[in-house]
Amino acid sequence: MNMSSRWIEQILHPSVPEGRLHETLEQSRQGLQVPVFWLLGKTQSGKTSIIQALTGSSRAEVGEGFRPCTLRSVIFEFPSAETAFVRFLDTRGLGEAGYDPTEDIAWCCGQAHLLMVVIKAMDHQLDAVLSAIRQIRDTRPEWPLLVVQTCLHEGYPGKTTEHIQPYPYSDDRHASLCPPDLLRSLRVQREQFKGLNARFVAIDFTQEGDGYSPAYYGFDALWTAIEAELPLGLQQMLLQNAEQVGQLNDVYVRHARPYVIGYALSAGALAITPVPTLGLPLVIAAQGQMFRSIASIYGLPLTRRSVYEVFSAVGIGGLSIGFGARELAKLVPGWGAVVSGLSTAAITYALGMTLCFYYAKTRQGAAFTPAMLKAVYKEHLQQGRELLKQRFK
Ligand SMILES: Nc1nc2c(ncn2[C@@H]2O[C@H](COP(=O)(O)OP(=O)(O)OP(=O)(O)O)[C@@H](O)[C@H]2O)c(=O)[nH]1
Ligand SMILES: [Mg+2]
Repeated sequence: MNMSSRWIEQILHPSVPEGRLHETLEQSRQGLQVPVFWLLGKTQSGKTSIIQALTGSSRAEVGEGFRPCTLRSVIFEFPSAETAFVRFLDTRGLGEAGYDPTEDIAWCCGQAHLLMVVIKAMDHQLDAVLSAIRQIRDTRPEWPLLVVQTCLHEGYPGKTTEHIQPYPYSDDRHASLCPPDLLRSLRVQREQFKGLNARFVAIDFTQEGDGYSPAYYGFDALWTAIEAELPLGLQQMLLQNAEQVGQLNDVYVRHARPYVIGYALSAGALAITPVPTLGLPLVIAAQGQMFRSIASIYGLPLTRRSVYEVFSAVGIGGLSIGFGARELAKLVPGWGAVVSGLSTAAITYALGMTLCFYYAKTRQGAAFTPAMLKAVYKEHLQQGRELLKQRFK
């Protein structure tokens, strides 16, 4: 059996038992240091809306995705617990009578990487929030702190006032453009965070029916602030526009791509496992899981033929683009050579996106050629390297 047919067999029938793979995927996530955003704010301040906007999930998906991690705190792992490449912690109940957040704060301090404090722009009862942040600052003086001021339109003079365009809150321009009540309120709030070394961003993430345009006002500014504090390239992983998905732009790929990224990161982490002889079968088993996930998202079966068509279009030559000739040579006889994490992740990403393309075309009943598959693979191999390089530094 040649190398690529062995690979295909392993994709379809992993030699790694499911329990073991599950466990290993879990471990690989730990090695990856999945970033955790901690959303701290009062009830109804807009925490869930931020997660929804950043991940492109629906309100229901976010609502159902939360699972409890302490008595009062919940966590949302995106896109799923097993494939997460970003996590959100939500500390609930801040400012509610009888709730002492000390324990939750201690627990979250051990988990998070970026603290996002979410406050409504017109809210001036910030004592509970401020005292929580001071507690956190005592143990984590170095942590990036982003204060997100939400619901800007609550400070607009009338119901028909529209958002100021272009978005002026990233610099001092807003001082002359912003409605006076809102401006005053934003300033008073910012003043209260003095000495806490915070960065501020103003947003208004409304729902369809609210009638504001755009629905996610300040979305880019929020990303800019996040990337400035935590430069992990998350924006490129989470955005789903033409630049990221190219010709694959449909509802299925929107759903599938985060899983592809999650599995690609796992595969990359598994490739650099300290036990190299175990590494490659695990990488391929992870790719197999990814293929099955994609198939189920597209509602199409994962057949030998589909895997074979993708692999043969990409070709062993295609695969070697990622691995490099020397690595490939090491890899063929024993399956066990140490390969680079980033290459493996990028190959996995490209394979996943190529399978998405394959299924998209199959669903549409549209014709496609091996050359088209190959082109998709090549494009996404390049993109995968760019996208994932920060995680494999
Ligand atoms: N207009 C506007 N509405 C917002 C904004 N953020 C949140 N909302 C609305 O305010 C309500 C509460 O927002 P959520 O995102 O659920 O707030 P939360 O902090 O998660 O609330 P809890 O989970 O109850 O603590 C929802 O109806 C949102 O649509 C915002 O920036 N602008
Ligand atoms: Mg919520």
